[in-house]
Amino acid sequence: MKKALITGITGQDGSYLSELLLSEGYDVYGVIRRASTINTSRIDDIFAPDDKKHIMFGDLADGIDDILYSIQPDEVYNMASMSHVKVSFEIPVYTADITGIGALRILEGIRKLNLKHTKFYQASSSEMFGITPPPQNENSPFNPVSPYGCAKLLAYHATRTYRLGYNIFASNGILFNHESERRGMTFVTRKITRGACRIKLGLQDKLTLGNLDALRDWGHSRDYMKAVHLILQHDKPDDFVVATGIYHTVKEFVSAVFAYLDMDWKEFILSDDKYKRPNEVPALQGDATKIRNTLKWKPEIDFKMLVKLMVDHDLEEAKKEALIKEMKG
Ligand code: NDP
Ligand code: GDR
Repeated sequence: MKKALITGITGQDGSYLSELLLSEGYDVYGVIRRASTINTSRIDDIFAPDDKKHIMFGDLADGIDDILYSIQPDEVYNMASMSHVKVSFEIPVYTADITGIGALRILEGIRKLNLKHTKFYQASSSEMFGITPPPQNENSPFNPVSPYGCAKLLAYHATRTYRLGYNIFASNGILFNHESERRGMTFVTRKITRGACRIKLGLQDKLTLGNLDALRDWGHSRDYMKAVHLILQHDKPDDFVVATGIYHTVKEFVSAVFAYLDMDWKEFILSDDKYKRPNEVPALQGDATKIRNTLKWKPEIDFKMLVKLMVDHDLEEAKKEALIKEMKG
């Protein structure tokens, strides 16, 4: 049985990846960081709360050498990071340490421990393309304009460096934005679906956003985790763009969500500069020809279905919230 170790297992992608790997017969291990409140809600249905064998405390600030040594995994998926672009402007040095050097710490661990059979996956990001005009593919120049993008670029190059220099099977997936019912609530899609559903049920009046003109290529995390797994099953380590190839503005996402709920978005959306970034990435649209041709991957969930899945889920959540509010009087 193959052993997989996932950092960032409590995040959106970590949870879908765990489900995928378990369904493929893997023995799945995960690293979680200690928090004062419980941060395992996305994996509570996947791992038993007392499963100390598979779920271990660790932090990318520290490195995870002990865990690497004790598990000796066949595959390591580094999904952990400080993943919020706007927040990275507020905590840039921390972001560089976790999102950038964190990946390097794992690669160094694999090298020093001489884990010859261990494959490494790095969760690289379209944010590394920054202001490079779309469409972007594996050969497009990187022009990051956020501390997060810069940190991800360090990790991307570290992954390539360890592949070339030490013959480690280390690959990058350059994933464009992917969302889901489990998306963190401060990313724009989830903020919109949750906010619109709460407005629909009278739990809030307005929704305040930042730049509505940004263009993003949005897919679903469940589809993208299949690509992540395929990347490590390839016969050689390599780098792949993962995207749908279709982009929409934030405004179009807002409009689709409110239309699905039979509401006119213009009555409810406000704009505030506090949700804008010092630098904006104006347009991301991935050209995923390489992974489509080489690994035969293609996404199954389109924009319309993504909106439907997220809104249906958040409407149920809002109904529960409304019920609790009513019971409390
Ligand atoms: P999330 O923010 O949902 O998850 C991030 C995970 O990293 C969480 O499990 C978090 O733990 C963990 N983490 C944060 N800091 C540390 C730390 N210091 N040590 C250990 N773990 C830590 O992100 P996603 O699931 O959306 O994304 C997964 C990865 O893919 C990230 O690296 C992200 O940057 C990258 N990415 C995401 C894209 C997307 O559109 N979703 C696109 C391209 C790349 P906790 O739960 O405790 O906060
Ligand atoms: P992004 O995603 O920065 O692309 O990073 P996010 O959803 O945060 O923003 C997408 C676009 O929407 C605009 N926007 C807002 N964003 C947020 N969060 N909140 C708002 O109120 C708002 N209003 C407008 C933003 O300016 C931006 O243009 C995500 C993360 O998952 C990264 O970890 C990942 O690497 C990249 O996607 C690819």
